[in-house]
Amino acid sequence: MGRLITNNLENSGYYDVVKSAFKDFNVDLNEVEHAESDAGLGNGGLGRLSACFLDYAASLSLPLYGNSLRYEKGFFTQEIKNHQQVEHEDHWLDKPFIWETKKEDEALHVPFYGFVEDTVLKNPTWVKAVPYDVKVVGDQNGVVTTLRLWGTEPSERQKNQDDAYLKMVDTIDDQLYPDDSTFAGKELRLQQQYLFSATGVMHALREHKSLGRDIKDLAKYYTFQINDTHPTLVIPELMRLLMDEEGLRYDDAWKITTETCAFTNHTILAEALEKWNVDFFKTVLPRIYEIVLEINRRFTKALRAKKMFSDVEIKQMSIIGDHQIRMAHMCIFGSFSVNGVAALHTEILKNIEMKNFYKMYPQKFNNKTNGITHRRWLIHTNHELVKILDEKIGTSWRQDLTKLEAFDKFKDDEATKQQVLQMKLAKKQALADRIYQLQGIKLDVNSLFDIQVKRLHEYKRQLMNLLHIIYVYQRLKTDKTFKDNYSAHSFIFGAKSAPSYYMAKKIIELISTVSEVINQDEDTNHLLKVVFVENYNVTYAEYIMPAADLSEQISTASKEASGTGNMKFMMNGALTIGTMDGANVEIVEEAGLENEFIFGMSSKEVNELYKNNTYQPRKVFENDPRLQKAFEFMSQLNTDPNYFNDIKDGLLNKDYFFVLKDFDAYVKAHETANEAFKNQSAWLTKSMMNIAHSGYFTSDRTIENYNNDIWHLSKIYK
Ligand code: 8GP
Repeated sequence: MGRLITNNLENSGYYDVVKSAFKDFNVDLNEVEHAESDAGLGNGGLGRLSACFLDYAASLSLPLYGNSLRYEKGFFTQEIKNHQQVEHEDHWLDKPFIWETKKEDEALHVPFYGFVEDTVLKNPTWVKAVPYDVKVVGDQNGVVTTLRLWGTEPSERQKNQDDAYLKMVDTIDDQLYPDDSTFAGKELRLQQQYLFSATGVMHALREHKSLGRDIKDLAKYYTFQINDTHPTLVIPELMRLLMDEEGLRYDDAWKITTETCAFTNHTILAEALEKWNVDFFKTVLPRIYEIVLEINRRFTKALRAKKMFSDVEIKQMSIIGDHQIRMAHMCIFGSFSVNGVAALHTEILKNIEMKNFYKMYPQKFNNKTNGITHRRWLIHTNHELVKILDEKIGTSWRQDLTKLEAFDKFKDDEATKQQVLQMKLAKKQALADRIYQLQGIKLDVNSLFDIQVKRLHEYKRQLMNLLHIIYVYQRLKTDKTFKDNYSAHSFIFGAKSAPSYYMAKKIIELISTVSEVINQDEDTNHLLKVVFVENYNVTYAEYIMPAADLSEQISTASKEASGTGNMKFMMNGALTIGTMDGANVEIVEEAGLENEFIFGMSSKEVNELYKNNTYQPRKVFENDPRLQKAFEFMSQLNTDPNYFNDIKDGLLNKDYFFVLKDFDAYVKAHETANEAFKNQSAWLTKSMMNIAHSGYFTSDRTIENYNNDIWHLSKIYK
């Protein structure tokens, strides 16, 4: 979520009043902002997307609520020590979090463990879940919506409250799992997932019934939008409550469940797909397990009846297989809608990753391209640009972002370009000041700010970015013509690695080590700087997004489901250097290919190369002296020349994400960008085209799409 104070004040319409009132008391509102912690309740794009959706829900008065855990420790804070990532616990609640209200009287009791006798769960361990409602203020409409965070406490229903029990209760909401895009089947995580799924469903049922409505009408009033597979247990939990508590028959319960649940997939990475070990699942959630067994029995029966699939295919599609429970499969079977988060991603789901499911249920699949809230990522973070836009095209774009298109007609107007340039320089200065203050590195605001901020993952290819920087540095040192031709660049990285992700941590260490060497070289200093910003988070992003000239979106095509940072950069006038992956494809469609720097293999080529298995990275390396020199450079960074060998060997022997394969195309794209930056006026035109055509990427549009196609219309037509 980041911080809420400014966002809530701005949305309420009282920002200026409050600011001047504070000023009367000689208090700077910006200082007050620092009294609030960043609420780090998620890992990366997936969680931040939900935060953007909540802003819309409040601003457009939509009855949409978030449901999660009240983690006592949020996403870890990152320190870079001897170039390595060190993680520190994030005690974010130590600072007062004024937006939450504890709702003691709405507490619920959630059953874990126990055993089942005649479909009845016996002797469970009860955990009390207490909701804390967090206020999210809508855009000048008098509406406040809620993010409901559940904290855990010992339950009065639990007789035996020994130390082990108290520890369990304490641990469930203790901290956020810091893994992004990988799955580790830990017991605690299953407990967490069940807790926030069960409470969400229980709460909705209680509300539904308290309003005197018939339980059979649940689907008319509610949709549970399952945000990736973490809340999959909503499906069997709803079945449990409908059958065990409400006394419905299986078929009736299933009808209600499948008309109430909808699923969003956020990744195709195999290592991220959640699969729980059967034995362990059965122990933690015995009654739920029984229900999953029955769901699976009926699913495989339906598959066989369809006579479309071979036995092998049915095995692959099954919800339980290889002694594991496959959560994505349960979501597809148990939901009336399955969506991807960008057009390309949805096509990959339909035609490759979930091909057979699509064959079985073509009507369920649909696309909902992600979006970002322009209220936070433009209006709040870039007052300079807001002023220009208001002056040129009026203020109605604030409510309807598609109206930004009107800015298009200023793209050749030199006076407007000068204003956009001044805006960019101001935002670059603000970021440069922050970096200087925090890390003592000075940046030249006239240099090209080239920025890659996102989780550290091999598929996102921060390493390719770094290899290119090393190459540039080496050429600056040896090639005078190249040097004379080079526009000064500041390369900025920000990334957190999952604490247990060895390779990602090694790459952080490499980036940080290389940046120190390069920044100290007075020969090249005026042309090349590299910064790894420490502890990248939402507040940092608010400085970074408006300050970029070039946005690095260079994932291996097909791997990045959508990306949302790409949209934030675009909306603030950055050009994209990127692959045809995720929402980059739609960015290009909106802003025009001539206004971005697109390179590299397509997703089709990537998938073909995986299939025919002919890629030999070592060959690419042997034929490219630039790569060889970069590797030599890496050997000189440490007294032990083999220190970064894991990275080098990974590239030479496997290079699963085609870093070496795309390197040449990437260098060429950078050469084009370098030339383009010299023509400031033409660059500003491109920048303005990006701003003018970013309207599609507001989350207002995304949520309208969810609302019309999934939550609302589908119900009316049912
Ligand atoms: C992320 C995608 O990687 C990113 O492309 C997309 O923009 C974002 O979701 C919002 O849709 N996905 C995940 O973080 C993800 O799937 N994480 C869970 C598997 C752990």
